[in-house]
Amino acid sequence: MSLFSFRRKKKVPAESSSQSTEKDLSKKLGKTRSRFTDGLLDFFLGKKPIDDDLLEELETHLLVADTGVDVTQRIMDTLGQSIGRKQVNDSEALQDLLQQELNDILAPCEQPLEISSAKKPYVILVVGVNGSGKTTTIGKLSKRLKEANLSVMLAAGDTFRAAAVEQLQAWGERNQIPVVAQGSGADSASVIFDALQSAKAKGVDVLIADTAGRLHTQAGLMDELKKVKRVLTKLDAEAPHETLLVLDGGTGQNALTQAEQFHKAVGLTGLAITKLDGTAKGGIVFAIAQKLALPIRFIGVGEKVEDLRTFNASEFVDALLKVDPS
Ligand SMILES: Nc1nc2c(ncn2[C@@H]2O[C@H](COP(=O)(O)OP(=O)(O)OP(=O)(O)O)[C@@H](O)[C@H]2O)c(=O)[nH]1
Ligand SMILES: [Mg+2]
Repeated sequence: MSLFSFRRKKKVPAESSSQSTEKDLSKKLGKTRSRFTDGLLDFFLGKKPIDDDLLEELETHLLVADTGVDVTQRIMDTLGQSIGRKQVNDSEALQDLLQQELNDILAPCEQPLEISSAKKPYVILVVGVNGSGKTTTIGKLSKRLKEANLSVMLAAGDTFRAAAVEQLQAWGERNQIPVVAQGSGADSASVIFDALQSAKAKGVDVLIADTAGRLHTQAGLMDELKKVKRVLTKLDAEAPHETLLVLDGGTGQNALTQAEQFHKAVGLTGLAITKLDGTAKGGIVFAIAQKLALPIRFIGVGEKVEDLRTFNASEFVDALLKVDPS
């Protein structure tokens, strides 16, 4: 049974509210949106006949927007087939088809996080490279869970820096959420183990564990994450129930390698892609979706709590392709 779902409830009236969220998301995507669409909009301006030059131009736009070779190839193949069947005659029809194809790529990744009441506490282990937005995402997430009347506990598993523990404690104080911590330099697995023990004893609904940033190439540090996972299973065979990788959307194609390596090392169950309000090119979200086929739980579009959004495929594509977000 689901104790809490990040899936958005259908709002009434459905149409107007979804339109306003979209407009708002479009604004939030800011630079990312314009980086993705600027060229494309000029490209699609006015009806143009479809020829090789036009298709080549579209291909370049997609590659420049960080969509990557595989996704660009998939899109160009699909468009090529429709053109071959004479289903698309001009650039306007091509734009609709492109939108559809972008939706199709993201749709399988739209799987919002469900907190199961059968798993108590529901354990979320948060991993990622340095500065990707792990701690901030935990802060935002815990606030939202608390607002949904769930009891939350945080584990300060980033024991590398004293400042990391303090940063998590600050979120805890702000939201009146207990934080389990030991001094910096402590063993991360032991902090998270203690936290799970305490969360179990107190009947807490959700335990979120922070970890230190690490490069996917640092074998020793990746082993530390494996150890964290291993010790958790001693207390709960299914823990962690969610292993969430936080990726900085602005890191481009490198985000893809990070995700692959983290997945290989610790078996990810979900992704949060942050900083999509900044200089990210947006195309990376499609590359990640196609390559990894992992659930994208959240996107980060700013530093405020409400800027952590449940990922919705069509809303994201619509917001990205929107002409005028004002
Ligand atoms: N603009 C923007 N900034 C974000 C977003 N998410 C996080 N940040 C910022 O990114 C910076 C790093 O965030 P942290 O949460 O400390 O990242 P971290 O992954 O915990 O970093 P380490 O613990 O050093 O590995 C902070 O300044 C955050 O405010 C986002 O969605 N948009
Ligand atoms: Mg951190």
